[in-house]
Amino acid sequence: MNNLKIAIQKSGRLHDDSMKLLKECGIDVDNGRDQLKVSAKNFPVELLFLRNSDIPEYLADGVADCAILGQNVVLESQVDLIEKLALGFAKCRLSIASPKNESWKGVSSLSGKKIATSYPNTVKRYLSEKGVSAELHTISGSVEIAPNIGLADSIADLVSSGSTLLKNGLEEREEILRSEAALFASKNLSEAKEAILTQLAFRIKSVLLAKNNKYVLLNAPNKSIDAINAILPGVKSPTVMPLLEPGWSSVHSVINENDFWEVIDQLKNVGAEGILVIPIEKMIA
Ligand code: PRT
Repeated sequence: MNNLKIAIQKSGRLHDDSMKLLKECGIDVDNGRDQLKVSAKNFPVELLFLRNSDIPEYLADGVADCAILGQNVVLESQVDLIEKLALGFAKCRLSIASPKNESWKGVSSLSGKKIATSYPNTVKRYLSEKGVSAELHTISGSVEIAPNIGLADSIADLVSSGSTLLKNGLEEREEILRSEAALFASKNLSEAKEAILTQLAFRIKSVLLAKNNKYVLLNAPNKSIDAINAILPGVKSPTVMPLLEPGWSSVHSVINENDFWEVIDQLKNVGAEGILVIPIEKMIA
């Protein structure tokens, strides 16, 4: 009764990564591709498998309590939800694109033109911010063919690798927004559900933190320890333990994925040897 209901995309780009993340959080369910609803065996949550674009309304109606969704979908839905955590997958951007052989003089080139999109609310808001008046043509799929079949002059669609635009002779002109998957929650959850959501968000943060960091072990002459300490941030400070060989120590620390290669190069330059890098399974902040 008090289980937290989490809406997950039934099938599509978000499904597998969402299920993988919940599994990494220790939430054990049978994969529900053929079911609408499954309960976790070891955590007070129920998963509802729904169409991505329908999920914001299900949250608004109280059918689901929270969801893993693209930020783009929530923005377009205009449903007022709380974004708890960005999850780092399904990254994309909503962009304006037009035929590459046509001239482009900035967003004012859209003035009086037809734009095909599946994101009319977001595009309307963007055009109004830019003070441009254009005609929107809302279509639900294959937006990229619209200019080629004479349906529109430009499109506003999601782009990740850019290959769909390229294949259709289109060029990305303006970026309207960037999006990734995030954990969203409805407002006014009961205290009991808020408590489960807090626990879930804590587990997700630990999984994401671990993914973004590596555990590093290295050997170094004692005279280099101060220089190494200045390079390695660590969670608090590096762990330093003596080696059997006199004058040498083993240093352990954590490095952020983004700084990784730069830090490794600096460590080598100050005398670090035998560097081992180990993935972290969970990291509790
Ligand atoms: O049917 P349902 O309502 O469940 O889902 P859907 O058909 O809307 O969803 P789906 O599975 O296609 O996408 C789900 C979410 O994934 C989107 O809402 C975004 O948050 C995210 N996402 C990330 C993307 C892309 N990248 C993406 N590239 N969604 C769609 N695309 C499409 C884009 O529309 C275009 O057709 O991929 C094509 C462009 O890709 P590139 O790599 O060629 O640039």
